[in-house]
Amino acid sequence: MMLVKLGGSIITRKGGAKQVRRDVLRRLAHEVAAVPELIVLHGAGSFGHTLAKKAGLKQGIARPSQFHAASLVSADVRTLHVEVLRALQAAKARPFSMPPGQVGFARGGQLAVMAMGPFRLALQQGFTPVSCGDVLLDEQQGVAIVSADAVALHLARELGAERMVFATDVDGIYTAPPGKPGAELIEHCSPDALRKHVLGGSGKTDVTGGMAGKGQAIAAMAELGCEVWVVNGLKPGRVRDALRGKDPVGTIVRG
Ligand code: IP8
Repeated sequence: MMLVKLGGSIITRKGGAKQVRRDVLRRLAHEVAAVPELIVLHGAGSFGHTLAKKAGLKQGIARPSQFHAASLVSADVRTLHVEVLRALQAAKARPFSMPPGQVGFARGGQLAVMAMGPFRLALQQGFTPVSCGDVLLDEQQGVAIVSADAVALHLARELGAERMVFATDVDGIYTAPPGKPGAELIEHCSPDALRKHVLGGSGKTDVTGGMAGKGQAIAAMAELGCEVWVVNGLKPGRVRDALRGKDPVGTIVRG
């Protein structure tokens, strides 16, 4: 089984108004459509992070107005989720919707429980389960904001994925923030080496931890025996090549 995450920064215009990048989404849907035994995840981009951050939802619900904000974020993420489902359908995949806010819940801000039965069954029946970063009910703090990276880690742990491909807006993981003088692309690395390189943030509005949060999830996945590829989803063909095991430009993390 393989996993792919379509990053919120490539399928939406991040940081501003809620806008889907339909051209990018359409192309990526075609790149992943023919892959068997695949779970597709997507980030929330501007459909989740902006309001979740403004309303302070990461820490849960402490005042009445946050109920409304949580409900809005949940609906906005579903709006994006339906766009992803439609794009996959148009590419002749067989997407089946499984947002963690509906098949799971959180405890203390972390994903605690997610029903694996529906994922297993969907894969067995030949569907492509589609999940995402989401707002979840939380036993301790009302709600929690859970990244698709955390959902992917949970799925890799429970279902045993052989490869995970992260489609991001950069070529892979760098020794310093990409664009900074001296920043070099890391082509292969171990989970330990990765942890040393991911202490910076992504610099954008990202309530789930930007590159640092993603780096921890990637390292944990690689330690489970899942090979993790980080590639640039804005460059045509790289996600497809990574899913086929061809070696595109990018970073491969192996435990
Ligand atoms: O974009 C974030 O998921 P991510 C989820 O995968 C929300 O980090 C609702 C902001």
